[in-house]
Amino acid sequence: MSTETKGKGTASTLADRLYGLKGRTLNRVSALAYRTRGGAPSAGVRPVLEKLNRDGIAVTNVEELLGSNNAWPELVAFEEQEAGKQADEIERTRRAADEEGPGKSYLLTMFPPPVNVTPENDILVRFALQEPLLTIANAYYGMYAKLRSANIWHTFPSTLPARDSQLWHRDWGDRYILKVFVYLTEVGAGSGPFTYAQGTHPKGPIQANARGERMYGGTGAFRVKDEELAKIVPQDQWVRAIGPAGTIIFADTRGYHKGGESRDSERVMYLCVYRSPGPTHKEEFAQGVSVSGALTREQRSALPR
Ligand SMILES: O=C(O)CCC(=O)C(=O)O
Repeated sequence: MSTETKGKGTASTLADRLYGLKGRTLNRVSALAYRTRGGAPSAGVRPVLEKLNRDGIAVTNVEELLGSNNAWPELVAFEEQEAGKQADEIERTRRAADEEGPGKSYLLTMFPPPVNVTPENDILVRFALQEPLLTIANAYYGMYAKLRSANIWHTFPSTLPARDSQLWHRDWGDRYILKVFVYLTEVGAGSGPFTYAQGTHPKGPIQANARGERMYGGTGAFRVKDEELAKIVPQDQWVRAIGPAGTIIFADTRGYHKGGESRDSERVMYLCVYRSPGPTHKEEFAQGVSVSGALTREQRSALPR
């Protein structure tokens, strides 16, 4: 259930309240446990964490953050193998990128939710459980965060005007929403880089909302054009995350962001989302996520229930 789902009438309002209360209680318990035994984040992750707390976005890379012994080669090999298996679907989506209408015709989600985690694809989860990533997620939330989803996106060039997530928006549904994007291909200005308005995250100074318009003739989600966003965040505070394969972006997407406006080359990107432990979101995993190999207590607690 999402916190954005509003019930009608007294019964569902009460159910919503009880649901919210359960979520807040779980978060308080988790925050207390984190304060008691979480420890200080290591020196290696502190610069990223400080930037994320201050700006709502921090850009780093695999080598800098994860060191030499990390799950990156396995993730790359997995994506290549899957791209081979899904070659027909990739080609079909590539050709359909310019189809108009609701929905992101320019985007292929390689593993449509709910994702059934198996020993064959559990690198999707294990990548997100790597200690530096999890340390940053827990410290940002100030509690033991849970993994909400993990996936790989292929974004294809399109010639249509910017639409959906290609336009500025805030995500909703929790106090913070921490997403990690990892480029699997080089991403330049023409491949739809993830872009963020610094300081618009809930910990930041800019809480105003820019004037938006509903897409698709008033039936779609609110989206904001560049000229409107510039009225609340000067353009020199927009971070356009351009970089080689292996670039890692941490962003609290409660702040204004956009991306995927690919015009001349494809973008392949791993992403994972951490959330607070309260039951405030629809899971994007099928029930019962388990992964291969020994896990620490922190890693076990990040697995979705
Ligand atoms: O594709 C992108 O870079 C934008 C992603 C986005 O808007 C989101 O994950 O909320």
